Amino acid sequence: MSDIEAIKDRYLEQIESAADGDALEAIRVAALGKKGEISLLLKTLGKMTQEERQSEGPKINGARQAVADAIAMRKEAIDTEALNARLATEKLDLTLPPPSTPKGSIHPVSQVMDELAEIFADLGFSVATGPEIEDDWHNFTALNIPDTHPARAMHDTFYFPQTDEDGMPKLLRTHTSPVQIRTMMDVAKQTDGAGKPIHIIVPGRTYRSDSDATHTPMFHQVEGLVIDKGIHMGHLKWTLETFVRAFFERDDITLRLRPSYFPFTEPSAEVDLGFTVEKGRRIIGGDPRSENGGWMEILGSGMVHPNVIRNCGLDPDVWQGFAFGCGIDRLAMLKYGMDDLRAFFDGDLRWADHYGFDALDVPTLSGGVGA
Ligand code: 2NM
Repeated sequence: MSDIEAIKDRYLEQIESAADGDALEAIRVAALGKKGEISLLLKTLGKMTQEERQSEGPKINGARQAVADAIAMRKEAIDTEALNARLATEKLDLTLPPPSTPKGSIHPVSQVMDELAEIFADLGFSVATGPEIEDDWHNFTALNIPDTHPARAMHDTFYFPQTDEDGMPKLLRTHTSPVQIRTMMDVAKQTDGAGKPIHIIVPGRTYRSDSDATHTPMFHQVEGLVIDKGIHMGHLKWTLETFVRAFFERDDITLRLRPSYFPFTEPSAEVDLGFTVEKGRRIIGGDPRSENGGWMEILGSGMVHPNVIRNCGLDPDVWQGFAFGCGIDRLAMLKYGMDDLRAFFDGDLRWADHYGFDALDVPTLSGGVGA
């Protein structure tokens, strides 16, 4: 037997008795590594004569291939043995509950914003947003609330200390109506004053200097605006009725429109929701005129004042519209049974866990609180 055959057999024997992957790797390095025994033999081929090479080459290469093949086979066998050993000893208890992963949740305000966006999308409305830092024109003057109007004092506005070039300070918007103003002005500009229909809802943060059990200095509003030709209060009432029935998921909800006053609408109406008391709890829906029924106010609304439409650069003789507004936080409390408004903004994770909603893996229509 030649040297090469002996070397090969020695390695094949070692491989056969290698107990684990480490032992096998040590053998591979010794035989086939950069300075391995067989690798060095391969290098001697270059210095041989043509004849020597023809007789030795196939032997050395054959040895290299045989050792490599044997290592691969043994490795597979070792892996299989290891797996079988694990399968024989390890047991998976498939009845165990999975370990819990900490999971965030959707804030009820974001959830309600999404619900609003979805319901109104079905009615042909899109979501509009705008800045929370506003100027006097968009927040007040364009809305038919002049300097001397008592509604200004009513709004408990947060003003910034600096004044603009016109001497007026910027402010934190007291409602989302400035976005409706911006939308109407944009439409007037785009169409050279000719106008076109508008159907938007505007959810977002609003600010008033007010703080008690039912008021937080920051709160969320949604307002809606429709501008089109021949719009009347019937459209307003149908839209709000359709909305509250979809939102509270009951077909037996009645609305009552009560005459009211807002500077930006004429006529104006407060909108009451019919409720009934069942087992000591208020349920939205049922017959509000029955013995255990009543009305609760949830919305303000009206036909957009011609002055507002004119202020935005549109002709009120051509374009009419209705608008409405209500508090999102209140809507959330009513629908999901929360009783303390302040807890909404405390950031207590136990509250968020309890009242929060599962996130879907899809982008939301409204953008949520953080938009
Ligand atoms: C309300 C109640 C009534 C309102 C009016 C407008 C605009 F810009 F079109 F004039 N936006 N929102 C409105 C009307 C808001 O909230 C209680």
